[in-house]
Amino acid sequence: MKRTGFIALVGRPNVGKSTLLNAMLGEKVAIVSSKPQTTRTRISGIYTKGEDQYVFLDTPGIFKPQNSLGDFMVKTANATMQDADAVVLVTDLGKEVSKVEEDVMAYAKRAEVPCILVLNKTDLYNATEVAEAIMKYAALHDFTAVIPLSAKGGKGVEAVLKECAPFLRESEWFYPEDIATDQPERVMAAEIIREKVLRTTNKEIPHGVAVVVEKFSEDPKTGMVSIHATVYCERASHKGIILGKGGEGLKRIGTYARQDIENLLGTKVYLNLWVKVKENWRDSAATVANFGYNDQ
Ligand SMILES: Nc1nc2c(ncn2[C@@H]2O[C@H](COP(=O)(O)OP(=O)(O)O)[C@@H](O)[C@H]2O)c(=O)[nH]1
Ligand SMILES: [Mg+2]
Repeated sequence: MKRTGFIALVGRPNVGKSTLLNAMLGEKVAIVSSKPQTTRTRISGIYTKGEDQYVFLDTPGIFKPQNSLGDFMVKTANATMQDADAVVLVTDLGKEVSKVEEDVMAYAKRAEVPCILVLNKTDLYNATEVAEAIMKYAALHDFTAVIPLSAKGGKGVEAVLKECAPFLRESEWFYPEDIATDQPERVMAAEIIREKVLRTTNKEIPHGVAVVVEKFSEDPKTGMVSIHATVYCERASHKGIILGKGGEGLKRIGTYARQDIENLLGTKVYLNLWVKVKENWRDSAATVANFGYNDQ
């Protein structure tokens, strides 16, 4: 009998939700960076084994929104929790318990949803600190499991799958068994480009960047994929930084992105990137939606 379940990955920005998802799937479906608020939309990561299909819902972190984009991200995280058969609360184990964790625990209690706690980044802390975090959280909520692990090294992530297994229900699967995400290829391509911008820039630039794929086409003869994309930023000065001296910065972004997209698609890729300025786009609900941050 086939079984399936929706499992929400929630927590504060930057605790390692997307890293954990990629590690469980053994495949990169969500972009990762050291900048908070990297994930902006809900991303399904699908893991199928034997009769079981796990649908993990990676979410933007939960935080206090400052603009229309932030509103959308926090709404997404909260709505995702409400669709889930089980919630995995991911934390950086060395950090204090914040309102975000308190809210998730309160929600799980009220809605009677099973909640599994992941204490991430064990590689950064010693055994005493891990033990203290376990005690601290165990006193606050009746978690169905508490799992210390290091998502970055991939250590201990199978334990999360094992603890989620009891919450799958008998049902037909929602996805074919050989796919790892429900994100269309052009969205994945845009996300990969955005990841390279995040990784090569600093300060306020990352938060103001959006990538829109204008054209995504495959040559039926050669199989080569041609992608035209625009990197939007909020200021002319940001544009200069992204472009870099003589366009070197954008060229580097393009090279890294192309390699990743070629791996993803398994074919040669021609990537054409532009940078444009769209001032204060994150404050405009219409532009935020236009850039793909909407419920569709
Ligand atoms: N040291 C360490 N860093 C981690 C671990 N897991 C994630 N990170 C890093 O934490 C940052 C945020 O990760 P990400 O998955 O994007 O977090 P998210 O915002 O919760 O999705 C990235 O720089 C990751 O490489 C871990 O187990 N150990
Ligand atoms: Mg993320």
